[in-house]
Amino acid sequence: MFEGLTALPADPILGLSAAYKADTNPNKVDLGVGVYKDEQGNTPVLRAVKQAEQAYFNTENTKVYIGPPGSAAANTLLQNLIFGADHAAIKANRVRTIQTPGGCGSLRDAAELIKKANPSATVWVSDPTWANHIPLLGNAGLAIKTYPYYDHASKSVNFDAMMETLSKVGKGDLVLLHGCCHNPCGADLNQTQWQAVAQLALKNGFTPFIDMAYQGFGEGLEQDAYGVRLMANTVPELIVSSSCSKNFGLYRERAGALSIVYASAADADKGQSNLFSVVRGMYSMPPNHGSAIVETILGSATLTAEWHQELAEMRDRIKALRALLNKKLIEKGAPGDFNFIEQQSGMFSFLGINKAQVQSLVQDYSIYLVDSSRINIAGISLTNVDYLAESIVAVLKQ
Ligand code: PLP
Ligand code: TYF
Repeated sequence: MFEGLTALPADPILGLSAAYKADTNPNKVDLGVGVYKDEQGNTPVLRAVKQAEQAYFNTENTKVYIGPPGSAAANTLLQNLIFGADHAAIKANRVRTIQTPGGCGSLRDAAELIKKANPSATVWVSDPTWANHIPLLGNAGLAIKTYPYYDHASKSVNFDAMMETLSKVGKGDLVLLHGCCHNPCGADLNQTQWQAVAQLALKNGFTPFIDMAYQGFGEGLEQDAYGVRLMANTVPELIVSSSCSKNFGLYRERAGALSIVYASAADADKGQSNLFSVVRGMYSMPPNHGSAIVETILGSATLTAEWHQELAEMRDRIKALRALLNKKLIEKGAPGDFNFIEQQSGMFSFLGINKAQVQSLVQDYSIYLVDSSRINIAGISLTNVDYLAESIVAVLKQ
């Protein structure tokens, strides 16, 4: 039966890792897959995670199933982290959170629930958006359309064009927004723009769906949640997919959460039972380990303080690298203005070079980045930044 299948290309982002590994150039630079890296190019296990794992190992006394929603304690802690413990929607008992296999699992669970609630729903995604949004939402059978977002000329959000398109979206449809640290473009909505989108959602009746995969990587845990919290205060219904992959460095453990704000506590109970049915139909129940570690950290003041410290270290390093790359590009005489790299936030920015120039960086300089010219800022280091800036200048002048 399988002889009829045709071979498909690898994930365009994950495929870059294999090419990078196989490259023997000692100067090679990996700006591909979006994982945090330290100055040595490693993605170590966070200190808070190591300590939590040790504590968990000593106290874990069963491997029995945890059920479709995962751990109730972990879900409450994550809900508080995302919305703030005293959020009015939580107090009104309108929010439900389930543990999911990473942010990806959360997006897919949400898509399946939307499909059950409204089979003809369209999800509007930003142009551009994270490539995986398309299969994660589309494979559930939802229609996907795009709204204008990043303006490649001004290197910023084309907010007027975005609002113009969204003004035509109405009840029954969803608008996917990046909570912070937009992947791939690094350009986020400011607070005034969030307020305008929230008011539009309220007026037109579309449901905001926020993907927050990088809480704490932009300005801080609280600041990065501004959009989510405002939206939850403004509209009756909101979907939030969140991930513990980046901020807890738990990537392969597949820890994430799906939080839904419902119009009422009664809707929330109905919605939750439908979500359990979705989960049962896909993987029965989420993996435990990553989320147990998050629960251990967030349940301990000492470990939380350690984690905050490490998150700040990661965030500050990314910010410093943004400034450093801009400075080096100026020093090396890059044509054009790269100040936007310093202004944008999170792990990603587009260099803004064309496909041929990207190919030249990969093939001639062993600098690996996505075709769109997206770079993972965390792949820059004090050791490779001069080579990187010189190579970018060289391809720009070719
Ligand atoms: N959403 C965005 C925008 C991402 O960049 C990612 C990936 O890292 C995810 C969701 C989901 O990540 P994960 O499934 O690894 O938690
Ligand atoms: O965009 C990125 O690089 C990260 C990591 O299938 C990632 O979000 C990339 C591809 C993928 C899952 C995660």
